[in-house]
Amino acid sequence: MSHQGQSVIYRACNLCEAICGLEITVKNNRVTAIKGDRDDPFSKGHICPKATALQDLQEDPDRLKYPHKKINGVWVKIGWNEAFDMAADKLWHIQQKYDHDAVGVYLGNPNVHNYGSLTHGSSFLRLLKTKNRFSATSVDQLPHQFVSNLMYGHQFLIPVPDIDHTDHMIIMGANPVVSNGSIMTAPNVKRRLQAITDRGGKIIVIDPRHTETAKIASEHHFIKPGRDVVFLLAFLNHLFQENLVEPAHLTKKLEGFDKIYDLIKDFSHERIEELTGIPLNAIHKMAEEFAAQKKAVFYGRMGVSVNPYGALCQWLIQLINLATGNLDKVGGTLIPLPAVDLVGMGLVGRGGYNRWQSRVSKKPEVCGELGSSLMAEEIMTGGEGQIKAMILSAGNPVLSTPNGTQLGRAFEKLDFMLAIDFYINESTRYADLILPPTAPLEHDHYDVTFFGLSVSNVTRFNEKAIQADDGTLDDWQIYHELMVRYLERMGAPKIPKKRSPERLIAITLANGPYGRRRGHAEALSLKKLKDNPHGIFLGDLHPLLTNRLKTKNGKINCAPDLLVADLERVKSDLFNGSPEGRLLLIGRRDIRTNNSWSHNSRRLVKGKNRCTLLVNPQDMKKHDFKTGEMIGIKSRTGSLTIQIEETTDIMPGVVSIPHGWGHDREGVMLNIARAHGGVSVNDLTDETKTDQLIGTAAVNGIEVELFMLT
Ligand SMILES: Nc1nc2c(c(=O)[nH]1)N[C@H]1C(S)=C(S)[C@@H](COP(=O)(O)OP(=O)(O)OC[C@H]3O[C@@H](n4cnc5c(=O)[nH]c(N)nc54)[C@H](O)[C@@H]3O)O[C@H]1N2
Ligand SMILES: Nc1nc2c(c(=O)[nH]1)N[C@H]1C(S)=C(S)[C@@H](COP(=O)(O)OP(=O)(O)OC[C@H]3O[C@@H](n4cnc5c(=O)[nH]c(N)nc54)[C@H](O)[C@@H]3O)O[C@H]1N2
Ligand code: SF4
Ligand SMILES: [Mo]
Repeated sequence: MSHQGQSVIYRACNLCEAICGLEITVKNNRVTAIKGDRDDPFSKGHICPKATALQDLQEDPDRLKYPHKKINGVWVKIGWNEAFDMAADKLWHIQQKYDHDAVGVYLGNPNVHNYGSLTHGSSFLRLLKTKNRFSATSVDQLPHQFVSNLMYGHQFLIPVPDIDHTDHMIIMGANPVVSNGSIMTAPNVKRRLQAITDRGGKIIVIDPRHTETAKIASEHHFIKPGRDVVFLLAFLNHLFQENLVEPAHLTKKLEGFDKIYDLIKDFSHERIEELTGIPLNAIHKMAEEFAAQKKAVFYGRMGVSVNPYGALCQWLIQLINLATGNLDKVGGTLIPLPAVDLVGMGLVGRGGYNRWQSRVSKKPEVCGELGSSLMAEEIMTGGEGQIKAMILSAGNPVLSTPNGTQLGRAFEKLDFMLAIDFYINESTRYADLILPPTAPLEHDHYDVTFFGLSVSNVTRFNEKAIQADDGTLDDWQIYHELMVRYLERMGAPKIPKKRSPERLIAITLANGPYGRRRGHAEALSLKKLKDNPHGIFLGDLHPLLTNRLKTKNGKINCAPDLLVADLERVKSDLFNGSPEGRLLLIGRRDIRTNNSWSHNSRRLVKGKNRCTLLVNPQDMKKHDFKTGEMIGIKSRTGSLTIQIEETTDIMPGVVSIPHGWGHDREGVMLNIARAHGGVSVNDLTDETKTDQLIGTAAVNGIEVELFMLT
């Protein structure tokens, strides 16, 4: 569609899981406009304010394009050849001197939005043979993966809510109206939610904050942070007690389901209201209503994942959907069938547990990694196996993992840090070498992850929108070259051929469920995808879990030993624990923020301060605070000064600070973000507060105290 140097390119937004289709106008290789692509069959023109900020990212003068090396504290631009040699030499020598585990790796969230990082990053990282692998997963969706692995035999067989066909949705600890959905790829999720109530259905939100999602819901209940497990046990108990259990077509596929009631019925009921803040009869009513619906779905996300009982919560949610016949059912939860079928083709590991342990605290490996909360102690504690070097890839753990201050201090002690990132942010400022990849619009794109979590089966391949500057490299090219240089040092006899991620997609498409190797008349091919840049709709989701199960006996494992045993913790910590009255801190997201890396765009930070502390009027009164004033807040790990905002939207006894802020620090090269710095909530969160079973950080429900500044 190119004329007079102007062209229109259609491609996906890579910022969040909604993967909206964009229409990008480019003139003389510069973005002139970004709009929603109305011909995208999935997102139908929807976008949010962050999409237009892709232009700011593209043009950001702070974005690095070439390798930089820190010499005596000063960043100096160097050539790629020197940079690759330096990276390979340092990593190789550190591993030779100590051992493989001396190099640690942290993978950040944008990796899953960048298919080249996924295809090529893993090959390089595998070479390093380190057990010290960390990622944003353990501050995020790890409980979903762990539970899916145990119950369905694969960490990525995650049932997603069939939001477009359900009549009843309970949303616990998620705020899709702002987050645009997570582990549920559903562009314009707000419209999809409104359609539920428009067709006479009901949405119930269970959240310590009366969120933007609660505001469009039919019903909202405040719940005390970290107590969802108690609610879920009471809910499931009631289903059994009232004989409301009917797993429908799955009945013959269940292993251990008959044990469930015995396992959970002992959880005494008299303390449930005290523990959760929700009256028992309200929970019973919700359970009865849920069971009475033909199409109902229970959905729980971040609030119940980054929680001390995250794995138990996600298990109980699966069991509630299963027990009411809503698992693997239209209008309940369903498993997508993506065109690039990583699970079906066995291209990604099924996940695992405790195949190795962390060195210092002996915590189990979960799904191939260790909890990010352990990173600092693994760097700071001397002895064999200590981390001496780190690779940070598309991540900012100083702002995004608990006790970021301590992690920053640990990073300072490293012998070497390599960052693969285009920003010098709060974490990469500790690097010795930074290898910046091209910006999102400068490389082709395929959503290998999110089509596997989508509420419809869709597919889309996009070409680059902008030609990158000469001598810049995509993430996959950086990883490939790192691999080559490292193999050279190993003295490897053979160096693998360079194959672009595009080639890999072409092969997996052909072999996938809609590919020509499966004899499809209308087979998908890369060419077909390229000819249809708006994307191709492949149909609604339909029940197929039983065909895709990866468990050894082909059944759903309803009562995995690890989860059953973990119920004891609920008994001892909560049911037999003593009540406490400390103020609890939770997080929140904002429509104009994308984790920690959207604040260098002026249009996303302008306007009123959004990094504020939300406090209920009852707690304001206790302290005699006034809205708008600066106050102090402290926890075991740190103390911050922050502007206070009074609101009845937050539950009494709970306060909230969004994450991803705290930019105004020495060495951070993000001009606009530094001028709108805010504070980092993860300077208050606590690396010792985790889900004891799988190590997910419990960044919500942190005990804090507020104080007047003198
Ligand atoms: N308290 C609290 N903490 C949280 C959360 C919370 O709710 N509360 N949420 C957690 C969640 S869900 C997540 S996902 C994490 C996110 O935490 P992280 O993944 O650690 O951090 P991000 O803020 O996503 O940082 C992304 C970095 O990747 C870089 N980047 C962007 N695109 C690319 C690319 O294509 N290639 C490369 N190489 N680099 C790129 C950016 O410049 C930026 O520096 O935070 C977690 N932390
Ligand atoms: N605008 C925007 N969108 C984003 C992101 C972003 O940073 N900004 N990040 C993206 C990423 S990486 C992710 S993972 C998704 C996350 O997507 P969501 O999970 O939908 O987003 P959150 O806002 O973290 O929602 C968590 C909710 O849990 C509540 N909560 C906190 N503690 C508890 C608790 O103990 N129990 C219960 N029941 N609720 C609790 C919080 O009040 C909050 O409303 O969002 C994605 N989309
Ligand atoms: S909701 Fe916004 S950030 Fe997310 S994919 Fe769509 S346009 Fe991008
Ligand atoms: Mo996330």
